[in-house]
Amino acid sequence: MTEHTYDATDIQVLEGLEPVRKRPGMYIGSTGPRGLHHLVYEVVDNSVDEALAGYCNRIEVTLHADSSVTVSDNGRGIPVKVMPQFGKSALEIVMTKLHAGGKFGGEGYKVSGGLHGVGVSVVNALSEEVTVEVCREGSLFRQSYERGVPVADVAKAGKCSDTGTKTRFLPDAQIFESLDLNFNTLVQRLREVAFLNRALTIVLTDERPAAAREEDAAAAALVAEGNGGEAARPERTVVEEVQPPAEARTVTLYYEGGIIDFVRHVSEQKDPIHDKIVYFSDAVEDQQMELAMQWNAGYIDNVFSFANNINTHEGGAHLSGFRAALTRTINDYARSKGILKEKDENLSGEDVREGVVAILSVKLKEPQFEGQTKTKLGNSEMRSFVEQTVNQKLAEFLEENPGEAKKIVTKAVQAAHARAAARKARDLTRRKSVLENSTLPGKLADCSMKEAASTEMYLVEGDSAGGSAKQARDRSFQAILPLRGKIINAEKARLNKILSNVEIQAIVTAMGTGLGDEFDLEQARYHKLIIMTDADVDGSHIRTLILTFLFRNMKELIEAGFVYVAQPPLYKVTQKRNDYYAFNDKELEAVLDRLGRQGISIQRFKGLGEMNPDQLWETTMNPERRTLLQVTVDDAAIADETFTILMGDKVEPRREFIEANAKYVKNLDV
Ligand code: 0RA
Repeated sequence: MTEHTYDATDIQVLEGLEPVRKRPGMYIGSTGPRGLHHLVYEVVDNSVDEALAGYCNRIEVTLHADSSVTVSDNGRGIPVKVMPQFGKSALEIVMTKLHAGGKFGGEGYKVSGGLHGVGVSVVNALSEEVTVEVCREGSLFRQSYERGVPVADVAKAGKCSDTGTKTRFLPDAQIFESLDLNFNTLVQRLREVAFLNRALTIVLTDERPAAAREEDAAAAALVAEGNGGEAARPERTVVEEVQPPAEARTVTLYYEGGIIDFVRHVSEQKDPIHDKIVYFSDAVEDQQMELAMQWNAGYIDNVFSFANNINTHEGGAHLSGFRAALTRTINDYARSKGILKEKDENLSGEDVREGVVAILSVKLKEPQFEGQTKTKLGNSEMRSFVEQTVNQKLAEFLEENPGEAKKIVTKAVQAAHARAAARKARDLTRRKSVLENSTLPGKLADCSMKEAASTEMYLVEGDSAGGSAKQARDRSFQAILPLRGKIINAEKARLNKILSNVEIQAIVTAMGTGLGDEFDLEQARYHKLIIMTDADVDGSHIRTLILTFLFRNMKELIEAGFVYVAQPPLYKVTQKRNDYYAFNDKELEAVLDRLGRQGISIQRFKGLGEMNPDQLWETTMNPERRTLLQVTVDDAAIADETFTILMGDKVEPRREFIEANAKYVKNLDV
């Protein structure tokens, strides 16, 4: 990793703290327990960033009896020099300006935890009192604040050895519903951070008297009640009388094995079927990844993914790369060893993940967090990086550890058999009612499964692409509706006219929901409606026409998150009989860089028709590998206006919109 000299002048500043106290929820989610814990994570994350940058290996967190919290680290110390453009110490700027911090300058930190990264100034704004002490260059610097306002300038307060930052803050009782931090909640989160950062030691100490500890309060209350013999809620003083004298409790979190220890921790209560934990890591430039896995006798999969120490609950690019590689590599291995015969179907993703405990941790320079809870990694370059690494290194592991490999593959084969039996049983009890009361369009190639929640319908432009899609699909859960004629422009026609359009009729009857006032989401025959058109101008026009119609007449379908856009790849890169796909030019470059540009061939797809069914399946329709874009209507008013621009008569704004269209769809991996 390259060195960057980082000093007071690098810190960028955006705004003051008033908005934070006015609307705390906007910055920390809530003023309840979650928001309160968030304050601690925010301060700790800054120290973890310093550890990620390689300058800090110890963080101490102390919960004091007065409800204040101290977080200290042995990093370089927050810079204290006066910033010429403000005439103030960098420390004061970091503490009092929203979004001031190294992370926002672009350079500086190599990697940075992005989720909690609202800045320590938010903690300052929401605290009754804060004191920060910085040890740098042999001197101790100190500044205190009250509700975000400095009490005095940063001042030297003596000498010190080593370097580091110590922040003590008292959450503001005027803001938070309660100041009770839950020790166990903090241990859990800090343990996770320690697992994910092998070299880091985190010490959590609770100095609060036992009665003030949230998780003990209920038990204490019971004791008090029993003693007093009264039903009334006991006063805290009463509780304290019956408690033994308080003793500080301390937990030290340090895991030499990193995520291997993490897997062992999660697997502890399960029943592992092999001894050696699968582990490997890889790093190129700004991307790092680590993976540890172990299979157990259970049936659920416990795959946890992290990006810069943030738990990516909603998954994202790294997770889809991992899943694709896991499925592919285990299938390849099973075939090469004759465990799967030619006539056997491939093992599915679910099959190979049955009973696995896996921790996938990636670190990258500019993480993009998306999704409902901002816990989905959007950086698409992470997908091919993780996929290629896992393909290669897992294959090596299996070859080198035949004993483990056999147990893992056998487990997946058993899972596949069990699943096939279950599906047969389910198909016998298919849902008939909706099918019977309306005639489905003749050109619809329906799927065999009837549970709407697990099925999907592809709208495909043209008969030839429709034909490929029919061959490519998994007919158990994927239906294909080819659209032949022109789709009416829903912006410019009345409903009765729209409804006389054959293509529109086909979409509506196939979906089963009806439309307009009669729309009924419950009747949806599929929970995914996937628009799959060519990646050219005509394709995007047709897609826009379909979206316009849906937006105007079946908006609830979009709001429910049922509408998607398929993403066919633009390029195929082949090297040594391995195919890699790229969805845009940037990804193509990334793939070429990784493969080394030796002995490769590149194919550019001009349309869906150019792909054979296998390729179409592998890249665009296989849930294990594809990337779907989920259509969202973030702000219905803006979207409505946009559609008017799009489908009205002005040509110029329309082109701009089509170019910027990607804004209205968000990345989604399935
Ligand atoms: C910016 C630059 C430098 C250190 C830090 C921030 C820093 C911030 C925090 C927050 C908690 N602990 C921290 N430790 C360090 C580096 C300054 C230099 O060049 O020495």
